[in-house]
Amino acid sequence: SCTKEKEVSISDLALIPKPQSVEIQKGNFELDKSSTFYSDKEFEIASDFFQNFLKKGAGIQLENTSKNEASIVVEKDESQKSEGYSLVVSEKKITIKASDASGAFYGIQTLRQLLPSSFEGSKKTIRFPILVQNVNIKDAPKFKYRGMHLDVGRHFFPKEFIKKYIASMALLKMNYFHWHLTEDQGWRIEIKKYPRLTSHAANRNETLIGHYSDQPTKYDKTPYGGFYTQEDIKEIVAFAEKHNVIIIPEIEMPGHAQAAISAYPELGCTGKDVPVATTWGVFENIYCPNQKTFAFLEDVLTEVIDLFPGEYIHIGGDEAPKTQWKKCNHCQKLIKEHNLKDEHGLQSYFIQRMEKFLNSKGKKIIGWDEILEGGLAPNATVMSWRGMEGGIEAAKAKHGVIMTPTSHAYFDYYQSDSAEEPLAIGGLLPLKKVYSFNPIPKELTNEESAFILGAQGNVWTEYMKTEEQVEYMAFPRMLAMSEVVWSGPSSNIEADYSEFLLHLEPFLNRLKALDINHANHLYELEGTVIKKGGKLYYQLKTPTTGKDIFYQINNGISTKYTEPFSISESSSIQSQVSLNGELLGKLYKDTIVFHQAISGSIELDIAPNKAYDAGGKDALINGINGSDNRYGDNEWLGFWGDDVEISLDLGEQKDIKSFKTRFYNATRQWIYAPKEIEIFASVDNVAYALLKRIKRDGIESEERIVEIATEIYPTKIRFVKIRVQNYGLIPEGKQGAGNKAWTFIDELIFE
Ligand code: TNX
Repeated sequence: SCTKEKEVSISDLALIPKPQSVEIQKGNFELDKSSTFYSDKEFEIASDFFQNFLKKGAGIQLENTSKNEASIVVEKDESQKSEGYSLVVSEKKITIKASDASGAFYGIQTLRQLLPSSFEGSKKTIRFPILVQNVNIKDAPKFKYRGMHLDVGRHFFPKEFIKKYIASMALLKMNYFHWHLTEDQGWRIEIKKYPRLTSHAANRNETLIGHYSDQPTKYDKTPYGGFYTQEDIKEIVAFAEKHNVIIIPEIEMPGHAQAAISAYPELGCTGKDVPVATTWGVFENIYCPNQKTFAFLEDVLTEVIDLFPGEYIHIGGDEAPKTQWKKCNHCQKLIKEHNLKDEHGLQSYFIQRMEKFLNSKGKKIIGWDEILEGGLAPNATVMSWRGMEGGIEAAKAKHGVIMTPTSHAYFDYYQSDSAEEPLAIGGLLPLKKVYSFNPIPKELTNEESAFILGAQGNVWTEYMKTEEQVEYMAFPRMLAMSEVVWSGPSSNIEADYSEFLLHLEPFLNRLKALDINHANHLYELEGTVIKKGGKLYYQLKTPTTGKDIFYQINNGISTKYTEPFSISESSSIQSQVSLNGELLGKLYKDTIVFHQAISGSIELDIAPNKAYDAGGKDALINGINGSDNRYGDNEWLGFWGDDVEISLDLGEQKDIKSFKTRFYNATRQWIYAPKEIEIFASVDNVAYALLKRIKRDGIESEERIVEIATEIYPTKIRFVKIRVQNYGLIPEGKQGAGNKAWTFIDELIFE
């Protein structure tokens, strides 16, 4: 041909997670049915995987031969890093070198990703030879703990799905599967000594419909259940071993235990019958620290230890309300007897006792960060979920830490602002935010950082009824997490994320071939109002490069987007991404409410909580309303426990006739509209007059959105202060009683 041969770049290889170093060389290796294979004996797992992969996906039965003769070689090389490998593809030979079985397995996974995605799944008609790009790859993981979690308590997923999930982890070089097996809503593991755990605790009478904070509450009136037999578990453990994945079973204590207590009421403090839970949230029925409970848990763990060969057992420890312990004579006696400070001390006593038992059986415990409260068990590893703080404290105390903060690792949160997303628990965790995660907090010294073993994505399944939905939530965020933990956190997010997306686009074909469902927000649009020189502009962005964006204002003509365009009145804007005339993604609709504060400037006396500040302070005067049912979007700002004073400068004196704003109200999620707000105004930013004090009645209301609207007597003003009082502590009898309430505020509309 007369065109120059296109240079192959690393993006064309679409390797995820990205290897530490890739050199692309000219030429190819030709893989065909006559290719031959050699592997050192100790790399049997890697070699079995590869041979099965080629047989199933391409009908290639590799002939085994000697190291010298073989065209594909997997061999031992002591100089390779732990879990690392080198992979050299050249004209005549492919060589993988590793010092351990893990490294050999990961070398094979990279080679697999260099092969066409049509090799995934079952056999197709393949045209040989297959050209494998010549490369020289050197690779090793940044973190030794690279995890994914799955909650099978809220919803049960069959054995075959668990295997599929584990297999997808292996593709991404992730090595720990945290299997959350027990919950208030269902006990999922067969324990021979306690048959009621599976005959009773594995089943609930019905399940909540809709969101946990929807009122009134509705149920589906359909019994739900499921569990894994010990035979199932053995099969899954064997499968995981073949995929270089270690399973960490979680048996929750002392909280999230209502299903077990339902089967054996003597495990609770009240002895009363309780149902297997049918709704989500946190329950007060927790294990009572009595002899029966300890005997029960030791028996359960003994069977668990026999099933799972890994060194870790997760004992939970999170979200255990102490209400019943406070009222329980036995618990109070224990606190005195053992000189414990309070009920947190008692939880610590509980966990330490279980740790001792597990350590004596050669196992280590992992617990959620609540196990820090009241004193950490001596050898425990901490899983930091309520932020990074628990992890920081544990690392400083020289304990192993796994980072899974809600902010970056909760794959049950929404992944997009779009109103079309399927119902999820809340929050907002887009792909880019996962990608930007750094498991090593800056608060730690180098020495302390060594205690951060790695990170994990968590998949809680309250709102995931089906396998498709689990995959939709897990993919592609799991891919971003795999780069964080394997390749290492990015120090140049914009550039690295763009490159990641270049790999992700073609990688989606591999997921498709594997029949893995996934979300795709690559062609989504983000509209932002920006202010320049007192004028307003609307900017559109889409994550991938090389696409066209077309937009329409108020149903006008469709225009190709080139740069932010000005807006001067309330407008509805529609936009869509396309490539070569073909539409991609979904139509994006945005509404700008043009009001008098929009061109002004805003200050807050206190920053919103980091988890809910996505839009920044300007989100309150950008003309865009927050969602009616999702406070985690880019428009609502959330404050935890704080009163807030908002200062506005309208830019010039303006005639203001009314003020309107909205507060989110979802008491089951600790969010309360304020009891009082005050509005002050001034012309000179010195003398302020109180314009309105708005007290809210019916503060126990359950309406989702509380709108506050008031007339302002015709008055010329320029500066405004709005004081928003936090609700205060959450009252007894409500979810989260005794904790600080959240305030969520939306657009401040002055007309
Ligand atoms: C908190 S994370 C929980 C889970 C819920 C999850 C929902 C943790 C240790 N406890 O029980 O499913 O939030 O995001």
